[in-house]
Amino acid sequence: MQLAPLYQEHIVSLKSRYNTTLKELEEKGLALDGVLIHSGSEGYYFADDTHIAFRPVPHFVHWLPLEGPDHFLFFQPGKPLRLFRYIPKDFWYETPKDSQTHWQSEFEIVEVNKISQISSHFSNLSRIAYIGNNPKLAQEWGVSEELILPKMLMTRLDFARAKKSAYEVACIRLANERAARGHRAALRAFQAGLSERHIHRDYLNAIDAIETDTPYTNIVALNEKASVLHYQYKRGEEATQANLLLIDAGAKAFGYCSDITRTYLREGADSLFLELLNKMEALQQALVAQVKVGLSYIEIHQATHLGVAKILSDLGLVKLSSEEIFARGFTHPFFPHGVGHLLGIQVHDVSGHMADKEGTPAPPPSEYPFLRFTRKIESGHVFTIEPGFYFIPMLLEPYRSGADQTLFDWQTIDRLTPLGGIRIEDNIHVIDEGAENLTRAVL
Ligand SMILES: [Mn+2]
Repeated sequence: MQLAPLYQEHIVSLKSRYNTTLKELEEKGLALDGVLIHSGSEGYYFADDTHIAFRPVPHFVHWLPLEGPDHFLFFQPGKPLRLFRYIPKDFWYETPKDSQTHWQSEFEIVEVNKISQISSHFSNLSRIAYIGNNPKLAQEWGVSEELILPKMLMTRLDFARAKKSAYEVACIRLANERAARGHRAALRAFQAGLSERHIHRDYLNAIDAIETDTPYTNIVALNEKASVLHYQYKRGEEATQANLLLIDAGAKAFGYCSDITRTYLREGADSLFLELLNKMEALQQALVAQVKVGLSYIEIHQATHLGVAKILSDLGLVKLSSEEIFARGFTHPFFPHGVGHLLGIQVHDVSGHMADKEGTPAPPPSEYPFLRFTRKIESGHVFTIEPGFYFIPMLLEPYRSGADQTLFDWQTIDRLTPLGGIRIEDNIHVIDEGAENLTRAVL
């Protein structure tokens, strides 16, 4: 696929978005001459001279995928985009090479080797907004305090980021292709009976990444650890030959993320758990099929609870009808998280809880406090669909006593608990006709 033409369109629409936004702000009494977008300053560990792995400011990545700290992009209506590219004269670190990719031709590039040189290119920064992670630096340069991350600008930019351009979707597609290679390697390592650490390393090798290249910490959970929703460790030789692998791992492409989860059960392991896994697989596919423009994402989440209720009833884990299980909230200990979130430059992309461009909060319903996306589904949205079903001892504990305890088949629940749980997650691109599954296209 040719990224360059898509990127050119992306830049045209981004410029027009910034132009419209600045006009709107002017009408509201906030007149800006331009916006200075910082790729970010590097952070250091406390009392230490080693850096925290650098991640560029997402608003910068939205314009271009140039890596590294202290680049500045200057947007001014009607003027060419100016990029102050920071190339320090430094013999301690590698200075970045000029990689020829799809983005360079869109910018007037000014190379600087000291950050302080950048401000000298501006005679007056008092009507320029600053977007970045170093407000102190912006203030030193003379940016007015109310123009540092001004809320009216930020909410508009963030709200609009939910809808992806064709270029952004192409990047997320590439990130899915890359992660799919890792997932296939992870499955092979699991089938070979290897440890969490080994599976993790095989994943990284397959996507040609090191730890800091991945969009989030890989979750590589064997057996009971699959019930720890964000299990962050990787066990070595003490845990091998497992019956179940839950792997939640993504990849990046030009700053855009994929976020994919698969759950595998060893052949010959518990047949009831296999039935549960097959039912969750069917539920996940049914949820993806429900995605359509105009539906609230909350309805997809609700449908997940209905689906989990049906599975609990069908398998006899809770001895009630699925309607009663749903109505009485017995699905919550088995499915305690949200069914998904927006995806883009950030793995949990911005503005999932925004009702409008003004930033009016759209918090999740009180019964679903962890739902990260509450907006109406629109064409161009990219989000995940990731139902789960877990045996989490901490969450089941309260149901083991009291009036409702006899409604649960504890013997079976306790038998399945050592297998942890299930999560199946795909990345979905909303189109006018419904959903395009970016993950299933490659995995
Ligand atoms: Mn996710």
